[in-house]
Amino acid sequence: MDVRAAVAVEAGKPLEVTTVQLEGPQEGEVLVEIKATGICHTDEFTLSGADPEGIFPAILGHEGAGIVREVGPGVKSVKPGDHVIPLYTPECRECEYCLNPKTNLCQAIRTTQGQGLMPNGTSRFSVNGEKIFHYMGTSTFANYTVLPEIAVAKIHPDAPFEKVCYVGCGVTTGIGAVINTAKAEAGCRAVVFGLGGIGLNVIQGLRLIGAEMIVGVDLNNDKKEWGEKFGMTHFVNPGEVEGDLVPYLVDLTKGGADYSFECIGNTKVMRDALECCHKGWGESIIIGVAGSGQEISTRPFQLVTGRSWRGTAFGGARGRTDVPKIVDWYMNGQIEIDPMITHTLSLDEINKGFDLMHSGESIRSVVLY
Ligand code: NAD
Ligand code: AHE
Ligand code: ZN
Repeated sequence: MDVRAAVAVEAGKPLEVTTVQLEGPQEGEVLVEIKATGICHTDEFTLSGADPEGIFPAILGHEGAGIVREVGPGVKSVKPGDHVIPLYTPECRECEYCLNPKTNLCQAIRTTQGQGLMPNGTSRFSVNGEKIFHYMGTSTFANYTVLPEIAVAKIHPDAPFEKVCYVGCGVTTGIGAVINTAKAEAGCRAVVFGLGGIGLNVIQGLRLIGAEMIVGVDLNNDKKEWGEKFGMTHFVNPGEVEGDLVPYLVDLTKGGADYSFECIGNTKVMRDALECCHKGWGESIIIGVAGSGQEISTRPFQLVTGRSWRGTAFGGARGRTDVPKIVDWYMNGQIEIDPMITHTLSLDEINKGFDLMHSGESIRSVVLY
């Protein structure tokens, strides 16, 4: 079938909105009509050429919501008409990883996903017979996409697509990092580096669990008001701190953070995030994704003296199980999404969403099909 898609033709070039061809679902797969998709910094990361797994031409996008339109043979858990969120971290419930409660990183289809292919090793997208690669197993920058059954979460049928698409990455990643990965407890003191689409959700997760102190760190002073909306108690602009940032944050948190979260993808900031943690027990969670070839460093003494460095993908969430619950939290008013969606665009305007991200004007831009 013909579908409308924004194609990443080459690293560093704007997306090209065009008509491409999509083959129907095969065994264990579903065809989903994407109704809305957010634009995450990770899409920009891959488009920029910094992603070691980036391949072109590809259809990016991994923060979508839509409706199942057709299912392939053997599909049991969803049917046409179901409302779903595509999962870049699937949940097969059978692999060694799914059976281990310590991780959410289902590996059932990870190899082909990283190669931009469906699990049988082929692509369903093409233009004039030329292959176009899938992206993160989701490719939500197309108004129809094909997904493995294990990579869709069935959600509340009344949930608004243009809002809950954000649960497909940003909301779940931020809140999940606090609840699933850090398992942060009420009364803790936390520092959040980067108050964008992910960091603000970390802040709302910390508010949810009853953190005592939530320090937000961002170079953009406009983010002070944004952080405060979701529960931030203190704002620090590193550019305005006299002297070194780490001792300043250790002092502010009365000895160091119980938890810190890096939500930027900057390896220098990752070091500061670790080193501002409390001696003896502070944990730093890396969420930001850093470019090809970049490495983190610190003095091993930082770890010897009880700080831990950890990381999280998709907030430690098991998609088919946890995503419907997070959508319900939104429907019940337990978490906020609407104010963070600052811009709604048509597919033709998708490159404007990347411009708004670069200029720091948007928190989340959503493309509505
Ligand atoms: P964003 O662009 O919306 O936000 C980044 C924020 O960081 C901005 O407010 C910016 O002003 C601030 N910033 C930039 N450099 C800074 C610095 N040196 N010091 C302090 N603040 C600085 O991005 P986002 O969508 O929130 O994504 C954040 C990161 O998280 C990206 O690297 C993205 O790829 C990654 N990510 C990871 C996961 C995961 O599962 N691990 C999921 C989603 C996003
Ligand atoms: N492909 C990159 C890594 C990108 C990355 O870390 N992606 C996160 C999700 S970011 C969502 O916005 C993730 O889920 N990682 C786990 C995984 O298996 O990809 C690289 O460096 O190669
Ligand atoms: Zn994302």
